[in-house]
Amino acid sequence: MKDFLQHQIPAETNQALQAELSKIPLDLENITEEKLRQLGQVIQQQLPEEILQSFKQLTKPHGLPFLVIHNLPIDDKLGKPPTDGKRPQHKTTDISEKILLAISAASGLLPLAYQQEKGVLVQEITPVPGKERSLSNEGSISLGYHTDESILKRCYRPEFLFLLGLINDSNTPTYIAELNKAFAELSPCHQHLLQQPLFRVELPESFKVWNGKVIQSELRPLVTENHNGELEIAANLYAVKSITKEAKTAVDALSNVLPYVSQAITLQRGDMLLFDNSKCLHGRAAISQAGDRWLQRLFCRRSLMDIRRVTDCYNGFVFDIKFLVLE
Ligand SMILES: O=C(O)CCC(=O)C(=O)O
Ligand SMILES: [Fe+2]
Repeated sequence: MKDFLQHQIPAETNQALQAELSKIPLDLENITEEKLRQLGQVIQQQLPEEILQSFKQLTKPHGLPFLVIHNLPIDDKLGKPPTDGKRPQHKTTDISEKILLAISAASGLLPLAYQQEKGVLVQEITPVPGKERSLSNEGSISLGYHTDESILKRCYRPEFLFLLGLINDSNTPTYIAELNKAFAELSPCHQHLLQQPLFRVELPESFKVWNGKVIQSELRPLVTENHNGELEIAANLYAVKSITKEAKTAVDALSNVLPYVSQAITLQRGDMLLFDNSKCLHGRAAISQAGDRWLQRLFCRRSLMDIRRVTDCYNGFVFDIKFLVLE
């Protein structure tokens, strides 16, 4: 049953958005705050109030953990998905990138990326040949429930993820599950264990850092409560290390319940999934060879101040993760 918030962009709004965004020149290598503000204005002017309100709900405390928007404008000509995880030369227009950046700006968020993971602000999510079995966005085997960049401290992680469908002929679903719903199904003992410092999380395989060494976090709780009293999680459940047998049973219990509370969302051309990366876990079914699949992804945060300070980087939106992982 689909019981989550979805909006459909009317056809005429789709066309108006595409026309307005086309007028704004964008250099993807050199995005400025002024450019983001301009893009955000297009969304504020064109989208119905009801959808703008939903963006506010996503970012406010105790708001929406995720939502889906259908029928956003996408570039008329896309060509084949890239096979190297990089934006292909043949993608000569940038409507999809502008839509991602514009919605982040209209939601009061700032985009960010990490040099060693893709290194570009808008990221191509496609299977990479030769990495079929990689447990990351580059693989094509099923990808278990996780949050992105879980190894990082909360102040350095993406708070929100936007996934935009460009091509999904393989009809591969993305899974999204609310932590609150899953946690409520667990026994008090498992709930307690998940909140103890009994776990280590890992850097995913898609990180190109320290010659491909896999770094583990300090011992930490998987589930925490934030200053608004909301439960949060940072974990790649398929790779988390538990230091006691009991702690492992708690991770298993959480993993077992997630499929029952999750939604399967097949992001087709123009569909966007927006979610809170601390209140939701996400995953993906195996991608069949039967059809192409190409998503684009944007990470966002309310503020980049902590990241800028620790990396001493006050320009641009792409940061060196080495400084952040070791903090
Ligand atoms: O391919 C998908 O549907 C999601 C992949 C993923 O986990 C991500 O891009 O962060
Ligand atoms: Fe992910």
